[in-house]
Amino acid sequence: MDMKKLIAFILLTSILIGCAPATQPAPRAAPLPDPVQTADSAPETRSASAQWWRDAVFYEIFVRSFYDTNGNGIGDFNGITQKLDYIQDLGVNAIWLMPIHPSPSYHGYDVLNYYAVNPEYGSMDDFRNLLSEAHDKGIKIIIDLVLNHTSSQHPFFADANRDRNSKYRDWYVWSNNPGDHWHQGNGGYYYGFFWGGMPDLNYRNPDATSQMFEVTRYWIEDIGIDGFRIDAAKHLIEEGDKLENTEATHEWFKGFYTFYKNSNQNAYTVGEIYGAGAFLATKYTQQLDHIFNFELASGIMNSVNGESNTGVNSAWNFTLNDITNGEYATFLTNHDQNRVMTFLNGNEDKAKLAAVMLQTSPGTPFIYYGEEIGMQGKKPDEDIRLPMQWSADANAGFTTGAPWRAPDANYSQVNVAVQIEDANSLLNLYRTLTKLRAEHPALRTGSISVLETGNTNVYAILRSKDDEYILVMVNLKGMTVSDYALSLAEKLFSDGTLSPLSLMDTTPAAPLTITDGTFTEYKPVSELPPYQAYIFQLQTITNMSP
Ligand SMILES: [Ca+2]
Ligand SMILES: [Ca+2]
Repeated sequence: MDMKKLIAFILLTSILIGCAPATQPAPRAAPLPDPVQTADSAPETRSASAQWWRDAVFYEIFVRSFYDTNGNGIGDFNGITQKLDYIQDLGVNAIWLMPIHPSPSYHGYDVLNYYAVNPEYGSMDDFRNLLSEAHDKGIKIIIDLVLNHTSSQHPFFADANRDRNSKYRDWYVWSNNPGDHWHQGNGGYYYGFFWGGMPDLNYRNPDATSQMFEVTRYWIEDIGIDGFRIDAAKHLIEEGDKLENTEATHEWFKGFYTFYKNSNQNAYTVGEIYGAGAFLATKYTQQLDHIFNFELASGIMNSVNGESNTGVNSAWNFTLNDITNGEYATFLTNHDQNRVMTFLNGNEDKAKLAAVMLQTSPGTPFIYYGEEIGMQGKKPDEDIRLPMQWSADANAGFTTGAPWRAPDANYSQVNVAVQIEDANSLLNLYRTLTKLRAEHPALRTGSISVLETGNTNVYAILRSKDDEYILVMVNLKGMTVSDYALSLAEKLFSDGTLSPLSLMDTTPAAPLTITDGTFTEYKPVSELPPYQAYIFQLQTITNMSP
């Protein structure tokens, strides 16, 4: 599965770079989404609104590696409960837990029982306590829901495979013939897209569908979670040779959407549609609340790594062609990809730029645990899911026992305790950025215009909502840049002069003159230092003349 994904990632990445136009794509503005609430609502009011996820910053946690409270070397629910203050201080108000169900694997993506929690992580009471404590802090929790397949050891499959007349036989997909993705079972071959240990469920069978709907209802209504991240969503139902994003899959998700919204209108789903072009995402509207924007993730990462705006600008071009309202989830890398800091060859300046670009973008941002302190990790998968580096204590402060897998050797330098004390740390930048995002609706749900910068080393966007305009400008290059100038294609403003106020520090900037509703050849700062990022609020100058 992962090698396939890696190859797909490389291909997608190559395509994005290969397709990048020689000149920057024309800036496009996204129309404003319907306001859910007024811009000046208090955060408490926002989190209670219907679409709470539009204002969320998510944190993706691999429970096994986050924090161990009973010394068995395995992270647990109580560990997350103990670290909720840290999570809240990070500016996060929603958590995605990777699979929490009993499973024969360390990662949990092959489920044995959808109605229980993994005893290695704690009891259901521990989970309920985590959920309750998180909710008390205004933090939502969604869990991974693995719909496409069960474990081959799940009782349904065990029964289906034991007996051709089992009532569960047709809950899985069978053939008399071998082939790619087909695995030898009793009396036939069963379909398992990822591998033989993960037999695909047969969602053409209404009983299988009803069963998984009941799982959904159970977690939303009986346990009270806030939604799901849907694993491998595009693989649900195959149609002949077409294995992904089939019409039958879309039809199934329409029924799923109606079902879970009926359970709780505020429940949120985000789908893993790996490698999807943005055009595919539009087809999941009214099927899932969001899908992950893989294009933007690779666009940001390639632009920061390659010190050129072509990757990210191309990703915006793709995205804004098809989704203009910011209804998608954003991220840099996730649990299936090499970690950000490793991708960037340990360059902390670049990691900071990536954080700025993610947290100032439209969409709902997801931070993969440890990304905020620059944890390193490259495949195999276990090594991109290593124990969280809390301190320089033994085993990174993750456990007092023997960790299920040793933390990265750099933990004595790279850890939460060190970075909390360092005002210039990556962690404190993340905190600053999430705070800015919480304070400025334009950064969360404002429209975006990608600016012409006259220099591929410089990335610049304008975010706007109601009367607020925020200019984000990044020097991607490790050298000073002075030959650049910003131009906006659309007419967004009233004519006059605007004064840029830095939201990051006290950097002064040149006033911006608006003519015919727009601007050209604007240089807020004459020289951009290496790897420097700016976030300016453009303020109207009043009472200019005495
Ligand atoms: Ca434990
Ligand atoms: Ca399937």
